[in-house]
Parts: sequence; C-alpha cells; structure tokens
Amino acid sequence: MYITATALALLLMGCRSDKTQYYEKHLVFPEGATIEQKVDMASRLVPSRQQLQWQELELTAFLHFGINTFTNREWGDGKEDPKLFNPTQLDAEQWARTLKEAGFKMVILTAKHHDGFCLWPTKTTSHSVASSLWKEGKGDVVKELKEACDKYDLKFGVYLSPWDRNAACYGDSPKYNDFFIQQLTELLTHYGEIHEVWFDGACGEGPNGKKQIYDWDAFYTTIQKLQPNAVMAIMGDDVRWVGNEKGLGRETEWSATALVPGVYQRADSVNKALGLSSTSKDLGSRELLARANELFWYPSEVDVSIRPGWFYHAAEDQQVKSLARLVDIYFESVGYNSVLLLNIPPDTRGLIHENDVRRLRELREYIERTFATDYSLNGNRKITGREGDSFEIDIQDNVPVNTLMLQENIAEGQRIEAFTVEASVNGAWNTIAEGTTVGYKRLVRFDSLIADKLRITITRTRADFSLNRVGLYYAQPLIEGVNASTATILLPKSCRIGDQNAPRAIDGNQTTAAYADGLTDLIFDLGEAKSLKGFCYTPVAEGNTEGTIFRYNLYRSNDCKNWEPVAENTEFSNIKNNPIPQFVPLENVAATRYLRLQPLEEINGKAKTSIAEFGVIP
Ligand code: FUL
Repeated sequence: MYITATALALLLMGCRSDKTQYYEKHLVFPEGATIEQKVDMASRLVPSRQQLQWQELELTAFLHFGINTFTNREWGDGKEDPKLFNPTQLDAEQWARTLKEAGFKMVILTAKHHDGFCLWPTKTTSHSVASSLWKEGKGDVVKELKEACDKYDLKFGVYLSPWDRNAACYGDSPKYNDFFIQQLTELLTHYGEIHEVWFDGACGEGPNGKKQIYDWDAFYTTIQKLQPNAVMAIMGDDVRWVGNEKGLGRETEWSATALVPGVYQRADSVNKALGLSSTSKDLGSRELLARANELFWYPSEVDVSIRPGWFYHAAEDQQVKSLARLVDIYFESVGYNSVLLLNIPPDTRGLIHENDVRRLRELREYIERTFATDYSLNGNRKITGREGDSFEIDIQDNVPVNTLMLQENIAEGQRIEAFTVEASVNGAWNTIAEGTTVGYKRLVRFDSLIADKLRITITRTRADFSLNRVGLYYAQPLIEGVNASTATILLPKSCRIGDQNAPRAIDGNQTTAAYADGLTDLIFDLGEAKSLKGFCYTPVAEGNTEGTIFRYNLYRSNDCKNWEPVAENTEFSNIKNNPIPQFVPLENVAATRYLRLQPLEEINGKAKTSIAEFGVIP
C-alpha cells in the first residue's frame, strides 16, 4: 500500500498524528518553523507514485537521432533540407534489443531537437520525416521505436525540445505554445503509453534572439491529462537535471531539495534568494532548510553520452567511453541516488554502431557479474533504527569485498544524513568508509578486504531510518583504457590573445588555459601556410570556465594584416553544458598561415575570453 494512503486514512479517522503525515512531492514550512520542525517535515517528504516507479528503473537509454545525424552537427539551425534525413538501414528493433540486453528499462528518443525536425509525421510542420526521402516520406521513427520497445518490454519516453529554430511562430508566445501543445498531443495520443517527457532547458538564441515565454502550466496539464503515468523531466517538476553532462552525480544527493523547479513562476526569484541553481553543490542540507520556505521531492537524473557528442559523428567512432569510465559513471549516478540516462546515438545507417554495442555489452556483463553475488549473509532485510544506531552485517568466509550497497525506503522519505562503515578483520575494527546521503541507492566503494563482519552506524538522520536492503559485493578493479582520437591535431607555433602571448593555449595540455578580459581576438600563427581540413577549440572543462567562447567569427590570412572571413557568426553548439573539444570542419579554405578567432559571445554573456587549447587539422 502506498504510504500517503495511510496518512489519508488516519486523517479521515480523525486521529491524525504529525508523525504519520507524509507530504507528497511538495511541502511548505509553516511560518516561524524551527529548524527541528523543518528537519522533521523534510524527513516525511515522499515521491509521487510516478517518481518512485521512475527511480526504480535506475537505467534509462537516451537516443539522440535526427537531422543532426546527417549534417554531422550537435545543434541544427532549423534550415536543413529535410531530404538529408535518409537512414539506409534504420532498424528500431536493433536499438531496442541492444538496449534491453544492456539492462536498460526505458528508452527516450529525441522526437524533436532544437532544429525543429520531427521524427514523426506531424501535422504541425513540414520539417519532418514526412518530407524526407526515408521510406518515401511514409516513415515514422517514433512509431517504429515504440513498437520495438513494446516488443522488448521497455518503457518509452520522448524528448521534445521547447526551443525550436525552425518554427516560424517561435517567439510569438501564445501561437508557439499552441503549436507545441499540438506536437505534444500528437506524441502523447498516437503511440500508446509514454513514461517520461523530457523538456531540455537549452536556448541559444542569445541576447537579440527571439524571446519565447513558455506556458509550462499548459504543457504540464496536457501531460497529466493524456499520460498520467509519465514523469516530466528537466523543465518539469518530477525529475531534476543533475547539473552537468559528464555523468557525475553528487556524493551528497538530496531528492528532497530546496531548489524550485524551473517551471514555476517563482523559481527564478526564490532560487536566486537562496543562491541556488541546478548546478549548486548543496540542494538540501540542514543549513539550506533553515533558509528555505518550501521543499520539493525533485530527484536527480544524470544524463551523459557514451561518446563526446550527443549525436552520432563518424569521427567519434573510436571515442566511445571506456568500460572503466562507464563503470565510474554507473557508480557515480545510480550509486549516488540518481537515475542514469545514458545516450547512445544511432548512426547514419539508422543502427547503433558496433563499437557502442560492444561497449554496452561489456558494461552489462560487468554490472551483472558484480551484483550477481551478495556476500552479506544477513543484509537482505528491512533494517530500521534511530540516530546513532549500528547494525552488523555478517560476511561469507574468506571472500574479498569492496562495494557496499545501501537502499533507503524512500517511500517514507529520504532521511539518512551521515553514516560510517567499519570492518572487523581478525577481530579488530577499523573504519573503512564514511558517507553522507543514501536515498534510493548508495554504492560505497572501498579498498578490497576480507573481513568477518561490517558494522554500519547511522551517525546522523532526520528521523528514524529505514533501509530496504544492504548488500556486499566485489567489483573487479578496472584500468582506464586509452581513448584514441582519429584526428591528427597540429599545434600552432604561437598564439596571441589581444596583445599578450598565450603559450598555454597551444601547449598540448588541456588542463592549462589562457584568459583575457573582454571579448578578445585570438591570433594563431601556423609557422607556414598550410591547407586545412578543420580546427579544434578546446574550452576550459574544469575550474574557472569564464570566457568560454559560444559564438564566434573565424578569419584567415597569410600576412596577419589582410583578413578574409572563413566562418561568420557561428556557434560552438552546447559548449556550456558539454565543454568538450570542438572539432570544426573547414571546406575549400586556401592554404593559410594565420587564423583569427574572434569571440562574439561568451557562454554566460560575460566580457571575458578563455581557451584551454587550439589546434588545426591539416
Ligand atoms: C541539451 C541540448 O542542448 C543538447 O543538445 C542535448 O540534447 C542535451 C541532452 O540537452 O540541453
């Protein structure tokens, strides 16, 4: 029985006790509430039925597929010829089979990305598969995939980009909202059950672009009416973006957060007053509760691509993330109280590429092998207790272990704030790990050891804790493989940023960077004139990312005086959220000695410039 029903029953019987009251999804603290009262209420904030079912899926696959697959881009501009969309062997069953075998429980397809190109024959626009050559315009990718998911017993979700660079009515707010609701209605009525609707928050229109005010309430109502079992993600209030596209969750991850979901009108002002954004490190500590007036059950979803980009690029065939990297991602997402949303982009044939299939298989085998044997003898039971309580886990004789799994009963809320793990080796106790939040699932990694027992102490909790399960495993240590890039990069002989030399931009080291105030031109000297196939701008990925270039012009010259444009008002798509090296192909460029990269817009609109690395592809 679902817990809120219990609360309701007690309420109806007129014997309401504060200790049995649960708050589904949202709670408001009474005025003047003390921190103790707030902590107690926070411990009884619980997920909705949909959120709980969503969390239990653990692994969801993302499929970025669309016109970008055929234009080799990450963000399309909406001006693409729909005829370019022409997968030669599209096989949605191959996608579903591969993903099912890899252990995924749900699949989310980019039904429409920012370019506005629809993968189903929508009535709202001609920018869709209906205008493509694929199946002579009679195909429907959404339908084919949904049928394949049904066949392989996978749940299905849709990504529908609110930002639309093709729709003529984008920016005419009421008109575009109607257009968008019509698209949503088509997706949510024609294809059977849909379990997640993903609205990303991107909008790269820039300061002078079209301003669209979205009617989130109407979008939400549409979803609730047509697909009451679906969760609304990212620009929604059911599922929260973890805050990066690297596959990295927070070690301290509260599902009960003070962050107001972006779809609420008050979100900007409240979050600003609390100093919060989706990238904040702390979203739910006591210190934050003390300042907050309301809390949301708003669990984290970690989205990351198996390759550097979200869409398929042949040049990235050798850059599929290593098994070691993917395993770390698994531990730092599923193991950090999040759902992992792993992107596997189908290629231009319309198939999941062999390299990705192979890696997914390795990942599945690794996870299965690791969690097949629980070496704890008495962990698979409900364990309850109060702050300071310890409990012991007996271990099979003589087996090495290095992974502890803890699972809180989140149907009653997320409560544990800190715990320690001790091991008894030959009768002597030693602390082997310490942790903070647990939530739906916490995987704790420690150095392999053979112990008689483990002792877990819940040192801080918001209310009496309740664990559904404790498990002990052995995860084979992996060594990071080398990800080779296929492109040969040539470093320029010198780089100037404004009037300063910037050797750090061309030292072949992505962890050093050059910075300048203002939007400042970068001039690169290749030493001699060379014919160029492309260039690569690498932004700062960690630490001070101020100055990352979003929009730019590129010029060439052979005397450093007379400059000829090569690319004008061009963007490094999605560089803010996914700060990977930006490979840009150049066509028909005469032999060139000097390149000038002129920043037009920084990722946050600041007057700064930075660069970690620059190279050309000869
Ligand atoms: C972002 C988009 O801009 C990227 O292209 C990608 O779709 C990612 C998952 O979401 O907002």
